Amino acid sequence: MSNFLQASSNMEQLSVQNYAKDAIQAGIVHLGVGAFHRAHQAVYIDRLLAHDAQQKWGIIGVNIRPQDSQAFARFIEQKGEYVLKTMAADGETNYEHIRSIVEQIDGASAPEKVDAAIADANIQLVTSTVTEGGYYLDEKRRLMLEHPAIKADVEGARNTLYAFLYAGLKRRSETSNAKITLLCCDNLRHNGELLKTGLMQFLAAKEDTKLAHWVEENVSFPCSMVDRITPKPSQQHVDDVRARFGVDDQMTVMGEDFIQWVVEDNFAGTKPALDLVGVQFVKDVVPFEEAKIRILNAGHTCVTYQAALKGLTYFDEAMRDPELNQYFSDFILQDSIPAIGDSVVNLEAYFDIIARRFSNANIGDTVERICTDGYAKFPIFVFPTLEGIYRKGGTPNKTLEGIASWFTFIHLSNQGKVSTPYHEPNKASLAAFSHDAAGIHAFTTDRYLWGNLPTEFPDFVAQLANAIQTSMAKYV
Ligand code: CS2
Repeated sequence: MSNFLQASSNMEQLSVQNYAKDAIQAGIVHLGVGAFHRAHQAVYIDRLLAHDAQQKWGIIGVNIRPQDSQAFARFIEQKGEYVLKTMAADGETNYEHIRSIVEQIDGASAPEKVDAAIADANIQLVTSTVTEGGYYLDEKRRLMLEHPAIKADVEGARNTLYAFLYAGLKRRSETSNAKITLLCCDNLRHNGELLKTGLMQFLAAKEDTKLAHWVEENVSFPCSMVDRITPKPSQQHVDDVRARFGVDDQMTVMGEDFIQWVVEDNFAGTKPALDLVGVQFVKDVVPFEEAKIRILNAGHTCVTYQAALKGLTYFDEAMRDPELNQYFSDFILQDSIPAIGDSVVNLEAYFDIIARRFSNANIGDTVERICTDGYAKFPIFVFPTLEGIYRKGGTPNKTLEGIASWFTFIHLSNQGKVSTPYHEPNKASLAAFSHDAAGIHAFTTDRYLWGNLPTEFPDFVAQLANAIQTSMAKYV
């Protein structure tokens, strides 16, 4: 890709970090090279590589999903390079040429190459972004051993990240035997702990106590909080990059100007000096994770279905809708922040920043993207606030309103009466949520979504059912 980028006459608009790619060694294997990784971690690493003493931190980008192999072949053709466009709320726009993914492996077709990479002693970190659902843990953090993908992986297939970690770590333990850090970069609470518990259960299912012991001794699983709003890549953006730089970049990504990465300082092997490029290393990530998940993500989740029901297309439009703007602020100030309680994060100031980010009209973040995958998001993002307010003896009215709007959305979406497409990988789990007493009961008592709350706080069931009636009356 460097070739055709160099041919462009607009090169002065494209910034590039000052390092020779040939001099870079790989120090990180990353599983799941989606848009978020390309707009976030790969960008931090790209900046890090410009520091002379940090040139051992190139990324080996690995695809693990057969359905992505074709797109990944394109990424390999581009030698892992692409243009990142960032846009601020005031319109300031930047284009950067990102080159940090120095090697690319399609693990779906060549898994043994991934094993060799993970086993290599130069690799100090395995990072992952495989989405919230990619860890296959239920509400009690039990690995879903009955899930066909996990079942097959225990028998030797390669569907999930566990199969790749298993094979790679096994080889590492038998060859280089070097310590390593597995750094989860997905948007889950306590993401490092979740990755560890998922992997240990996988090893138990494989009955590999030897490797389990090795992992206990040689691997660390720091938690991390990752943040950058990265809209789904659009054709319009691909066209913009082509018009501007004369390249057909199919891997280009676009995001907001804001970026944040907070990482627990717990590295089994060498630690990259990411603090040089703005990463915060902290002893305890939990307060940062909680603030982000309960204010940013839950804010998105509780507003987005209402935005869809109102026929809005872009999320910033929701922020300009007076009713939704008020709702968002009430939800955060009445439910989210009180449920968090004391925090080292200045939550009111954090909320202001998020409100500004949500209003960024230049990134074109869609309601459709944020509506995606609701079934996996509610328990992670919204449940803690719900539970927190009930435990404090209150009623989380605004949270209930947000949840109810999701129910209404599901109902109208099934009838083809909302224009926002609903991408829901767990569609089967929604089948019982019909619009009648039985369906509402199934929804308000769903264990995956609400855990023990319905039995611990029986008022919740009736209060959510009421909120659903109100929401249905408003939108249906
Ligand atoms: C969004 C996130 O999809 C969602 O629910 O809240 O993708 C959000 O944009 C990112 O977490 C921002 O870092």
